[in-house]
Amino acid sequence: MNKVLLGKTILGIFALMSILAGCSTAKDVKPTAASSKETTAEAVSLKRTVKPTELNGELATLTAEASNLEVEKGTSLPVWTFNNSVPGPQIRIKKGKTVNITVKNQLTVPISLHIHGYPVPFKMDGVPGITQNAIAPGKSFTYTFKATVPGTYWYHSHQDSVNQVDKGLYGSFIVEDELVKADRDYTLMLDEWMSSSPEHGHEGMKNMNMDMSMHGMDHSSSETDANGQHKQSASTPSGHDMSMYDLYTINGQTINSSQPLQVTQGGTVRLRLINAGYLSHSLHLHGHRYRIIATDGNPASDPKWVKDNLLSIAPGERVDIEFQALSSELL
Ligand SMILES: [Cu+2]
Repeated sequence: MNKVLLGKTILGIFALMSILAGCSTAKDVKPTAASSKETTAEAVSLKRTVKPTELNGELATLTAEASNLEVEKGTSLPVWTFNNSVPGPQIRIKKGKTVNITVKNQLTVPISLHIHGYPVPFKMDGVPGITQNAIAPGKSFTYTFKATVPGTYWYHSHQDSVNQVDKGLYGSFIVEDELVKADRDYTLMLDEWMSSSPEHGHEGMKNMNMDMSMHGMDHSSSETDANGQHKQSASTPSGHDMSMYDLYTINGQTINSSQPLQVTQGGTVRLRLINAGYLSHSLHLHGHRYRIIATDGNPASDPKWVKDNLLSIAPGERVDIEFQALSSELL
């Protein structure tokens, strides 16, 4: 990113964003007609996704529906959403309050809702065939439990999850804590997608690869790293072909369309990083030292400040970091 930006009191933290785009450049993506993101006939007359919102967990409604996600200008993907956004709305609640999340299913397939890593009563765990029957099309189900543990979590469908999470049925679940007094508290959900779909054929994909490679820049080490990991996990038991992923997003946007996170100079910033994808993503922060204050919702004991470290986040993992916005160093 070579945007000139920001006044005296605002810093950009583009560096994080650019890593994801960077790690796509080393991939040799071959055109294909098939995509796991396809939503079959539904894809024809879909709406477009809106921006993620925030819901009070005491009384939240998530409606699962099909839509299109414009990950960057000119590139839309058929997706499944909660409340017409990918990620779905952030659900926030204070510790000790009772969560009520009603999930309405407006898709043509059954779904469920599982809060990843969160302690809930057995019947509220959202695992179809074990804790409940999946929520049939047209039906709804209310998940209710007490928010006993603070931290950064995420929710996703647990029905056919290899495909349903891949298509976008996920969002963040935050139970507020007092780990750090942050002036800014941002949640970044990481994911990867396949650009090849019926809507944009080989031509669109070629352009995409060119655009992405322009942002490769100085992340050769992370590319090697990420690429190595991609190769290791070329497919899942369900036949998911990992090598097809060629778009990397934070909160549903690629580097080409993401907006800077605005912070106050000298202010304390908390980033909640959640990997909702199937690949590990490596990030770093330019010019700032940071410390990991929590992993997978658990507070870190005596976190150390680090600088210029690559932060690798595996699928499903959450890492909360804290830093003070002092450097004006940008990419
Ligand atoms: Cu999970």
